Amino acid sequence: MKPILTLFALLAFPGGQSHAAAAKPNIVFIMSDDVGWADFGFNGGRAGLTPNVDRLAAQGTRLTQFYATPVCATTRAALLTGRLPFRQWMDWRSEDFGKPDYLALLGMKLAHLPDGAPTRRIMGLDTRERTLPEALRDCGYSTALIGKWHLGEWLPEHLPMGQGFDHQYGFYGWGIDYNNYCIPHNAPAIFAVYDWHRNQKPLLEQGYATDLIANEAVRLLAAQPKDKPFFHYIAFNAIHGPLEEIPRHRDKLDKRSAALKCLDEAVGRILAAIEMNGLADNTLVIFANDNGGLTEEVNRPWRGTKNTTWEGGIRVPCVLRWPGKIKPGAVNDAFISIMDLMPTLVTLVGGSLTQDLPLDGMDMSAVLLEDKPGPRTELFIEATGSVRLPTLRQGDFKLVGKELFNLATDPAEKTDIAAQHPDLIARMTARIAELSAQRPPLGDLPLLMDPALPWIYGREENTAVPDWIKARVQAVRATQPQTYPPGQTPWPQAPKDGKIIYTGDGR
Ligand SMILES: [Ca+2]
Repeated sequence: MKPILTLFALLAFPGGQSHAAAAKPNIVFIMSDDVGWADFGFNGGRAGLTPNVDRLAAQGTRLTQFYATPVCATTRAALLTGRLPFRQWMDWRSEDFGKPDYLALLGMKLAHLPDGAPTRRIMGLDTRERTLPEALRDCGYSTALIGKWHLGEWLPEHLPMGQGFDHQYGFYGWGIDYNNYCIPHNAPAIFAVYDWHRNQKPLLEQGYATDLIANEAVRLLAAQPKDKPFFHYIAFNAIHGPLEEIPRHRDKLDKRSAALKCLDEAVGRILAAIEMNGLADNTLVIFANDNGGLTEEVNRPWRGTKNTTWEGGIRVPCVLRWPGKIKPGAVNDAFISIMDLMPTLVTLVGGSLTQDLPLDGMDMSAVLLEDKPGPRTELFIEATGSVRLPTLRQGDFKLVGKELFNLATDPAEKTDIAAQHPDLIARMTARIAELSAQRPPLGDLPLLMDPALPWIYGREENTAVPDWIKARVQAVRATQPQTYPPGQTPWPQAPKDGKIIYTGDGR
């Protein structure tokens, strides 16, 4: 029988290429922003807020020791490169190079344009990195980013279509408002910049960002050619601040809960579209959150928040659904980093892991498909030279700054046991130093954001700005505080001693 089938396959799909492509799974990766561990129903969250994500979790496997990174940009760098963010200084966010209190930690001063306007040094994901979409494109995939990017907002080579995505929709920066799609905080400038684009052209729309991101995802799923596998990376800004009122939930829910409810509704629509287009059986759906929530309360039982390396900052929910391949209704407690997804996904689609810049991520396909024990024994969570505490996990032990915890007996990191383990502290401290020494020189980051306060992100897009953008941006800027008292900034100060307190809706 076998030779006949092979012959049939060759006849039906000349060259065999379409056949191979058809067998490859589609990948839909959905990411939420700043949601707490305990916000989801499957982790004990408020009933009725996340029924769609909960259903996805019930249909797939839930990871309970899945580590992202403390903030948005670093998680995205780790996901898309499979490498430790500090290797390319991606543990520093692009906007941090415009914040005097962050720059002071590097011994750097705020940059200025020749006209004296304070501006920031340009930072983005190094184009020498082999990105996940680039690797999947080499395997015949079409690639789309829908939603948030946060790996460079200015130079064309730093934008999504310069880093492996065939299609782009959404925004480049860190936190848009949900109805005007402006980034309110543009360190060092304090005024809003427009940040909404399709295929890197300015886009005028009306609607709530979470709904618009779902609309685009649903539209792309329907338009996808049947003979080409796809990777759709759908990165919601929800529930990152600034939070806004949502009319359809205003009577029943506070702003944050309403944002979460809308996120869940959007996920439900995307899952329905996968089903409706007959894609469910051959699509690996992954849902993950990007970093911890802003308060310890929403991250319970973990300690810490976003922008810290305690479990509450980095240990995030992740669910994977792939019918017939990944166990439904299961929980897997393997030790996995978000960096591992790149080599895992590339392996699953038959791609190569050979590349110039060595991977830190590990292939977890046998962990997910065959329930094998995970290969990971160590995770370098934070290097020296970042704004957060140097942090390393080895086995069950986790060193956070100078404090040591045993996650097996104390997952909430309540009891510092450093004094009882001087040898282990010495070894782990030496390991942090050894790895941190691999940080390359920063260089002088000679390029400056020019103009200091553009109308729209994307240098090319800002060269001929349509009047409608100017009108929208001016209207938003008029509602913003026009000055700040000395010592205060529109953005939170850098964490100190591993701690940060977010006020308001936090950013
Ligand atoms: Ca985030």
